[in-house]
Amino acid sequence: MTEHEHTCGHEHSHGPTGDADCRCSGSASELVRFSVTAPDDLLRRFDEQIARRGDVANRSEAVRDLIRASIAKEQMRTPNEQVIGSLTMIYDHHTGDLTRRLDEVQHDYTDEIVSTMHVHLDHHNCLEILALKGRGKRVYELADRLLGLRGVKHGELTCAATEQSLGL
Ligand code: NI
Repeated sequence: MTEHEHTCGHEHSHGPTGDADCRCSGSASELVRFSVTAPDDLLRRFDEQIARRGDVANRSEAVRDLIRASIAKEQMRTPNEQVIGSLTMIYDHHTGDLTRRLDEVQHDYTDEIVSTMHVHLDHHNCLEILALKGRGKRVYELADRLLGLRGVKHGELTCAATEQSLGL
């Protein structure tokens, strides 16, 4: 990211390397710079999406929004309840030993995985959908382990319900 913002409105100082280690001080949460690498086509499409949001749009703000949304979603977890949901993944099965690793993780959660569907999308890509049911803690842990594997391009856990919400 190339933007350099001081939106906190507090005093800030630059270290010996200048802007690279800029830290704002005096606010409850300091702004910290970090760099991210991404494929250029992915970044171009992200920038196009940001541009549609009007004049407050910039890459840093958009990334902050994504981080907040991710944390908000995390807070909706109910580790101690029985949950029902699905996990969707898209991955390139040619990526290293990804298929073996996906398999190994899934074999640790045979009580939670009710059913799986695997679709060979094209020469490279696979779509895999897991129906899940079990204690939240275990279901989230399984999702984190699978989605954390290198080569999983898209992944999303959707918890449709808890057993409590359905009155089961
Ligand atoms: Ni496949």
